Amino acid sequence: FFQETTVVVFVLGGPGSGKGTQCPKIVEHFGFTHLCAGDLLQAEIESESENGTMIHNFKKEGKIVPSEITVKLLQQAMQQSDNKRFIIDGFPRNEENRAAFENIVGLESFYVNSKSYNLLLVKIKPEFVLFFDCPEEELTRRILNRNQGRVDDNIETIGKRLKVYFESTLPVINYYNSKGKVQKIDAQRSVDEVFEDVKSVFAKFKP
Ligand code: UP5
Repeated sequence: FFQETTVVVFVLGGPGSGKGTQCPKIVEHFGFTHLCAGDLLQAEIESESENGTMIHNFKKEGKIVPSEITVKLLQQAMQQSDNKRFIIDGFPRNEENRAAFENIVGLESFYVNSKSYNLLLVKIKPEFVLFFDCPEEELTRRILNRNQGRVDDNIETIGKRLKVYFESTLPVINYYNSKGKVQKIDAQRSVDEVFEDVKSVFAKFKP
């Protein structure tokens, strides 16, 4: 029989480090499905779901939404996809997120005589973490220049987002680094230069 295994790559880095800019390029070149945790949460706000107001308030304050909400949205999106390769952008943002995700029991597909069977079997560990490393001043400059009306793109919330990033997300990156799973990219350069490095990290997934 043939087993199709889910591949997950986490994409992390400070607010404005270029996660949302680089991920569509990875999709285009390497056939991954892009799941942006921030976008999934934003869709919840816009659909006026029961958690929408709470999520809006967390985002406005630059705080991390409780894991059960984000993990459920990611899990649903993964289950609805035919693809088995995912880049998960902007998640996990803290230790609680990381533990909650790593406790998901994932779907594995098995093919026996060309027939597909899904089994709820495995815990999904990330293949690696793509880390966009960028200095704080450049992050602030980019976010203030973005000007797309985001509720959290103002000088006050940026300070809070950066604080949360350094206090809560960097420890997650350090955790994966201690396991030898971090691919660090210098994100301060041009979009094309950054993508050249990203391409070499993903080379083994070239179709
Ligand atoms: N830009 C990009 N690359 C550039 C380059 N190389 N040179 C020059 N400029 C570059 O880029 C930001 C800006 O910089 C753009 O104008 C771009 O053109 C330019 P972008 O690619 O959007 O950066 P990105 O890292 O994606 O920045 P973003 O602000 O989207 O990151 P955040 O991580 O802050 O945003 P996210 O949407 O993931 O989260 C928002 C909030 O949602 C969080 O604060 C939190 O409240 C909540 N959230 C959770 O609670 N849990 C989650 O799991 C996820 C989000």
